[in-house]
Amino acid sequence: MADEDKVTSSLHVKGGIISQHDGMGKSSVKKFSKKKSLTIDIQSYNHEIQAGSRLHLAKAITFIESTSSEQQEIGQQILKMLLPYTGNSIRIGITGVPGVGKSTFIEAFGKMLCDLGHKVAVLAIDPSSSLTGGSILGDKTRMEELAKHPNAFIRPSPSAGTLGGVHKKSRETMLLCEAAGYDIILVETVGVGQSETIIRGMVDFFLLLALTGAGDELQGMKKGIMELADAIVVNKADGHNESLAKKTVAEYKQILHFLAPSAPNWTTPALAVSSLHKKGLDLVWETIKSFEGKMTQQHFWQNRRKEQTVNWFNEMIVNRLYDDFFSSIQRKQRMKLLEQQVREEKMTVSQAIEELFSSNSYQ
Ligand SMILES: Nc1nc2c(ncn2[C@@H]2O[C@H](COP(=O)(O)OP(=O)(O)OP(=O)(O)O)[C@@H](O)[C@H]2O)c(=O)[nH]1
Ligand SMILES: [Mg+2]
Repeated sequence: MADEDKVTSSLHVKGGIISQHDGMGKSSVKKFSKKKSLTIDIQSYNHEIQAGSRLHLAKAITFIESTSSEQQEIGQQILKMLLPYTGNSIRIGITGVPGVGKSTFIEAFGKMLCDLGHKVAVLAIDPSSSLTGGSILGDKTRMEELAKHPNAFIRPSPSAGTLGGVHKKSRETMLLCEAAGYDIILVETVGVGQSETIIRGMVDFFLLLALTGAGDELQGMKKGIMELADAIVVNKADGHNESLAKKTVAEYKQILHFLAPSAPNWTTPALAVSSLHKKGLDLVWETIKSFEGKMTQQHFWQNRRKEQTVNWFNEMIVNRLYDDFFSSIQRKQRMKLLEQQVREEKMTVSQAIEELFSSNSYQ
């Protein structure tokens, strides 16, 4: 691939760049060996990802997503070196019920942005693959046109089964994409369960895609989700649906009027688009740019990011405690026994907890 050729030749040209940013000179670069045959040169990843190698970016994401602690460590080393080059993107989260048109929207919107000269990375999050019935494979097909664009990078991440796991990897994947020069990150998530709150905690702009007929849809939509959204975009505004979409937009505007805005000095807009016919997408981009301008001016943008990182840190502490706690087989067995005792009412829940935590295997 052209990518690889380009990157190999830039290896020596860019040597030493990193040392001034994180204090890790060439001499301190660690090399990791995997089963003797694989040696990973972390610094070459650093150079090549920054030089735009999709291959290295994809490999680095695979390290981050790996369940092997050795590979994860490699991923973390790569990310650590690239950290000074992250943060220069607009992170956009896109949610909506299954079938609303998220993938179609991302394909059309992403392509428009790529044509404008932006570098767009798409991350598909699937918090529960059982609920979406393997939509990721379908998404790949549906985004074929965007995938071919030289400015686009599409990464569907498999569900790790736990919300925490998906959360952690997606954030880190996002940072890697930023270091690779992607200035717009689009994150797709199916609007079910907790996914909206997770995405809200990761992105700068949260876009809720909706279908026509707000009245019906609102019956099943939580008010909280609408309050999280920075914009509501009614999709499929084409053909006989177009006038209905306009009516729906007006209904959403009315409803939004009574809800708390997602950010200070922001009126959450409702817009109509047709992802299929690529109509109204420029207005969505204008809205996002206007949001960025206003929020940056009042420092909300920067502060929200900082807050998101701190929240992420706190969540990671909880995840780590959880993983560490259950990493002991004896403790797991003990828990099962105690569970039985609780079920049979031989112990109170508090007593069982006390017993579990006072066991000497817990440090
Ligand atoms: N008429 C019309 N159809 C659309 C539009 N956008 C998407 N669709 C159709 O709606 C269906 C679902 O679109 P997807 O993009 O797969 O929806 P999704 O929200 O990504 O679905 P999941 O990933 O399964 O949750 C497809 O058949 C699309 O062709 C649109 O703007 N107009
Ligand atoms: Mg989809």
